[in-house]
Amino acid sequence: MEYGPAPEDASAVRDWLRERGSFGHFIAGRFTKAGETFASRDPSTGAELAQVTQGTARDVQKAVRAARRAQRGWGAMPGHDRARFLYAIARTIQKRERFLAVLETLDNGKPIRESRDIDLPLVVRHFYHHAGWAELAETEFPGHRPLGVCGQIIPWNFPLLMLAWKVAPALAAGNTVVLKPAELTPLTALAFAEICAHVGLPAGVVNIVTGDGQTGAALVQAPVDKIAFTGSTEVGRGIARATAGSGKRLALELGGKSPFVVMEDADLDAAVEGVVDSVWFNQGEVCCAGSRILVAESVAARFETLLRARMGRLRLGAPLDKSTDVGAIIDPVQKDRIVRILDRATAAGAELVGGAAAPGCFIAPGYLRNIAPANPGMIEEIFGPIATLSSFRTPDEAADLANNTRYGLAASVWSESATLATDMAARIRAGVVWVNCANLFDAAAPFGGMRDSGYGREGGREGVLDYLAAPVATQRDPAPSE
Ligand code: TXE
Repeated sequence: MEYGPAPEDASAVRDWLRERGSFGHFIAGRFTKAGETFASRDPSTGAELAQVTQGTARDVQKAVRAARRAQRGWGAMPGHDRARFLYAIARTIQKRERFLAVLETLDNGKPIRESRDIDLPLVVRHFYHHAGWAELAETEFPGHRPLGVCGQIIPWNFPLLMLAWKVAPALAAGNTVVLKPAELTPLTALAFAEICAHVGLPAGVVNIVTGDGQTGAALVQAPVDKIAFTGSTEVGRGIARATAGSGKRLALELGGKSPFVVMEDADLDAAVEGVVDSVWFNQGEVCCAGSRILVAESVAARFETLLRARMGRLRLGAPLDKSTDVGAIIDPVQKDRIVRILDRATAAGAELVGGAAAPGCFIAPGYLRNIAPANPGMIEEIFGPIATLSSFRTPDEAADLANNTRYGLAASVWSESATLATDMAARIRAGVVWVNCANLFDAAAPFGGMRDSGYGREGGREGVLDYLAAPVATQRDPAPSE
């Protein structure tokens, strides 16, 4: 393993973990005593970081009751006052950015450069942005009301950012929340709970219950007004079935197999850099990763030469090392899953370039070439640092290939012609289409999928609306004489 500059200093985080040892839930403004616990581990070494409580159905109910009690006051509070809390949360996260970035990297395995320069600034921006919405919602959406109590279930690939995407708009709109972080990455959510207490957020507005899928299932069954879920398509489907007819609002952000379309006239160097940001970023554990690269046949050979050279310069290694580009896969189960898909893809005739599994939870960046449309590697979400590479002859064929998927989360199109790029963007069925960029997120821009990638929007105006109930149809005003 190659080491560059000194690794990020993790001593403050290790002291914090040691002082706490094992965590209970955060319910009604305070931490409960730890119950039956499980370990949260550093995926790059397998070392235990902390013990975290496995939430029971009873814990979930207690948290939902606390959220219900708090909602009346929080929902009735003037938006300006709610905004002050969201600003305070944003500011406190900003002050603790370094600490939280190191904690995130230890728990998740992502490179410190990414948690420090991408995840944390986006988290902070999300809370600032939604502080603004807390002030504006009353005038922008007259007559709308908060939904009430929201159950939120998040995955492990962007732990604190997914928390921000869920908690910030819910609170801005006057709801209270019970959030269940992923069992593999609960630690930044618990640090966030401390921040809520630190800024004096009223007890019960934010509740964090840790645990696995059973805890998540208990939250889905609990008397909440909305379930917001980000995770696998299979679990999302189960949640849709479990909530059908319950009156609970549902938002699902599920998997993807997003096309990355390089037109004949694209700036190829920029497009190759786009692949790095798109599918080799965060070890490819990105729901909107541009994992299906489609290149115009006339430039395909040149593109591949550039791609291969760039891939060879990526450094796989220790996540806390500031020069690492690709860190650890989240856990051995997920690593095996990726390796098994690659085995099936190569058995079905595809050729794997790079992509070697290394000891521990590491997989080198790679791509599958000579791959048929029906190859499993082309169809299934790999959720690792492996793209597929294929070519097309005409823009029509590019659009057909791009849409040849059950998913519809994101896409990116590369072309120097604005007309060609926007024409292609309009033909791709996906929630987000980036032009000459990839994986760009902004708190003001709604994000979400279609088809098997789910529904509901997070971010921007649409994201806030998803946490509000429309006004009850107003009855005609009585005539003045009545
Ligand atoms: O996800 P799960 P997993 C995809 C990706 C990955 C695959 C499996 O392809 O390889 O899913 O990952 C909670 N009721 N994505 O198994 O199980 C769980 O505790 C309620 C895409 O880790 O969906 C966690 O908090 N909740 C994705 C969350 O759901 C349940 C991000 C996600 O875990 C539950 C992650 C249940 N029955 C994986 N079962 C994206 N869209 O970004 C589990 N959970």
